[in-house]
Amino acid sequence: MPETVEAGAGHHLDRVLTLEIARVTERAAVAAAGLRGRGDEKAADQAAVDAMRSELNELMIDGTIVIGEGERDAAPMLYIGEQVGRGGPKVDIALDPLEGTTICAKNLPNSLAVIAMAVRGSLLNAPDVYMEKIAVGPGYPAGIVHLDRTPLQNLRALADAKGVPITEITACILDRPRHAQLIETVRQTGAAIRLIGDGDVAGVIQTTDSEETGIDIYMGIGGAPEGVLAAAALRCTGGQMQGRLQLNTNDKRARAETMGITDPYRIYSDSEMASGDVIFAATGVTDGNLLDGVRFYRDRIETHTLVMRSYSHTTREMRARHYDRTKFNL
Ligand code: VTB
Repeated sequence: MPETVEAGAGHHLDRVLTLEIARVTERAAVAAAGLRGRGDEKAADQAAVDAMRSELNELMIDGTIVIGEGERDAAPMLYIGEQVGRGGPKVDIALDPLEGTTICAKNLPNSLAVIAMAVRGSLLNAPDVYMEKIAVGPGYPAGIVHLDRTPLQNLRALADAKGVPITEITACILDRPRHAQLIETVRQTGAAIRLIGDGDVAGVIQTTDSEETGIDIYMGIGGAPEGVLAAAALRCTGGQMQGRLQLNTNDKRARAETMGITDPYRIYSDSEMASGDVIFAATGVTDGNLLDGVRFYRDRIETHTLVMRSYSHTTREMRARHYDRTKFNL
């Protein structure tokens, strides 16, 4: 396949970056894992942020963070608009050094260090508001689910396409009071629900391998930044996702407008949230059904990472043994 190191509209990302970004999530995951189960979300997050930032700044890229830790005044590091890298192709970056801070603090499954990189201008600049999401894995007809349809319509369509009764479908939903009605409705259809405490990036990615994870569909309202990250992952695996920002106040609508969002009710497809050539990496912090968490041994540290690229639709799982603990400042 043709490769070019020039990242610009219509071009492809240098494929070496797919392997390079694994180092970035590995390092963030190791830093966060050192603080697993300590009940201190802030400390774990900060450790992941510091580690991700310093590794990101080693890359030969001219990177701009479009989805990060927050606005510049609220986030001193990895804020939206921050420039990272040592120079090179122009790329946009979406990241979450510790997706599922609470999960990590409680040492529960599926907290991840996550990053997505794309050709400049091809990631949705989403404000830090909620987003209503729906996602299914690859292999279904286009448009099989839609945010404007009822849960029953979506679940029935999915079950029919899969060739199973609705009772054999499992939906993943964030366990939140705002989802009480959704949970009730989904249960009435006969479908099963996997309720998760946090971590809806992992929730969406799990739909892409339903045989392994047991999750067929992701539904509900979570963070918009996590929505863009999940869409980037799905672009690489070939599933389908839609997202609708929850711009329910004038203030949120105004903030969105400054980011170029003029229609507050617009439904974005995965390729509208992450277009062009996208690469994605996630390293497990705590054990999960997608990735193993970081393991600390006397002589080494082991990490488990998923790296994916939309252009070639390649998914790689990387298990790394790090014998030099000094590079993690340990
Ligand atoms: C989700 C989840 C995140 O935020 O997006 C969630 O993936 C949504 O916000 O891990 P609420 O917690 O307010 O419901 C997180 O839990 C934390 O960023």
